[in-house]
Amino acid sequence: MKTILITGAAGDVGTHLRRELAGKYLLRLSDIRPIEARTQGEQFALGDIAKMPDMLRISKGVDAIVHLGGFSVEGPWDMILRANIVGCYNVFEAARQNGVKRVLFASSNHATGFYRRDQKIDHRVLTKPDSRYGVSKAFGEQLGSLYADKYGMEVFCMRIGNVTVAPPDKRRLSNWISPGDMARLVSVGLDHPDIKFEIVYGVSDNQRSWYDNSNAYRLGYRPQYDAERFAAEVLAREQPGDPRAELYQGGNFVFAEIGGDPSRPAPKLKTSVKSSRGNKSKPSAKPKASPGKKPARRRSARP
Ligand code: 15L
Repeated sequence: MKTILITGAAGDVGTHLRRELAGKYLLRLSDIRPIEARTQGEQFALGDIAKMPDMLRISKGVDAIVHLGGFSVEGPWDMILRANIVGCYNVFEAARQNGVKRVLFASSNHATGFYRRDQKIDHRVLTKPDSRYGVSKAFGEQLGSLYADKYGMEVFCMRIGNVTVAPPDKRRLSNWISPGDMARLVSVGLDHPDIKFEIVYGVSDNQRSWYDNSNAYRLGYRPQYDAERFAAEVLAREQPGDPRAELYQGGNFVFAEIGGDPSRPAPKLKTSVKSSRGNKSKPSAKPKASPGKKPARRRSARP
């Protein structure tokens, strides 16, 4: 069984993946805060990805890395720089030094958040980051490309949407990914025999998707969920949003703080890191469906 290091394992996505991947891989969990409750097949290594000695220690002897760690929303530059730029560099460099060939990078839909909602984008479009956070994700993808070309590493970049049990709002009807589909995508990244450098979208098979995810399908991704089953409920409670946010795929990230309208008061930014992949998706805090349960589908998954 492969041993997989998950950075930022204490965050929301890491917590979903631990449950969904249990029994398929031996999981070495890592975070800057301890994870007390561990199940069989899980090890824990405390570490700060922004510190190279930590990164070298925690990535020793693993078969692959799923890099979720870092700052998970827009934030002050010093925090993005430390966690998402320095941290990401350390992950790839430590992997190279330790001979870990395969790295799955948790990129984000915010690397392309300045595409409009009436555009359908695929894995070949130029990045259009909507925030410093989005820039850090574009950086991680480019770093992955460098390590793939220069050092022969196998890099799988997932532009993840919103990983929750149920999509919390209208925007997420387009970029939602169920925890089960997230695990399916990660398994493709871990087990596909021929990965060099790939970009895929981390989204379920959503009717309202803004993404042409054919590259993920080509590699064997078969999502089993569609956010549409939540649409009526989500749309019924949706309040009219800021028109700039409504225009772009990145939603509020496109004008967070500055940019779209400098006369607007700056929204509050997070100032401390709780986990290395934080809990931005507050609306999803109360799951409406059991994550393990397959919801009824209105249309079948892609073949
Ligand atoms: C992200 O990249 C964030 O990490 C996540 O918390 C969500 O906000 C997601 O994007 C989103 O766009 O919904």
